[in-house]
Amino acid sequence: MKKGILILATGLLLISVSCKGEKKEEAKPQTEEKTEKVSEETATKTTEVKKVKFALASKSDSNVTGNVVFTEKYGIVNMTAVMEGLTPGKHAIHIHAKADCSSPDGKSTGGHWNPTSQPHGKWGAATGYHKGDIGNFDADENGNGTISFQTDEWCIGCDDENKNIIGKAIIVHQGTDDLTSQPSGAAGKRVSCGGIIQ
Ligand SMILES: [Cu+2]
Ligand SMILES: [Zn+2]
Repeated sequence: MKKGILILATGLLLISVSCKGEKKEEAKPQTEEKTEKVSEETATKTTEVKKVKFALASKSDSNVTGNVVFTEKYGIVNMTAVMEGLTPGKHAIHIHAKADCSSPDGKSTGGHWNPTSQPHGKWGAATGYHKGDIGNFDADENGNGTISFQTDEWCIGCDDENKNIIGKAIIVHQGTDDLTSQPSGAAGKRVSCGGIIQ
């Protein structure tokens, strides 16, 4: 009789242990699923593309107009500028300090955007360069020009004022940036202007 009870008790114990085990196994995948969902949401937030798009207006009695698009993804800012009405040949393009294109000569935008107080120069130069020193691009015989530029030294609307391009301006010049003359590369008149505003 005692043996019988003992066997029954052992049996019950085994059942209850195996039940607990099953429950644990069931619970585990649920936790993993939740973790996956959270990390997916975080990933979506960090891969969100920021974008700012605006037109370039002619300045200094030129006919130069265009469109500029800045996008930011994975901490890299991509700029594409498409222009028309240019004289054939090389032209300078920069980011200037203020998004104010109100003056007819474009000088209301101020000098080159230079938050890090560097000398004017070729982008990436060891001797220094402005954060607005994009450089030169070519216009074809019909006066059309395109330039694409990519950097992790800019951001679209972040808290770092050494990187934030919002509130600045794109200026296209009549001449070529010689990449050495101070303070702005002797690039001549400002023929097109657009404020970088969201
Ligand atoms: Cu300029
Ligand atoms: Zn410069």
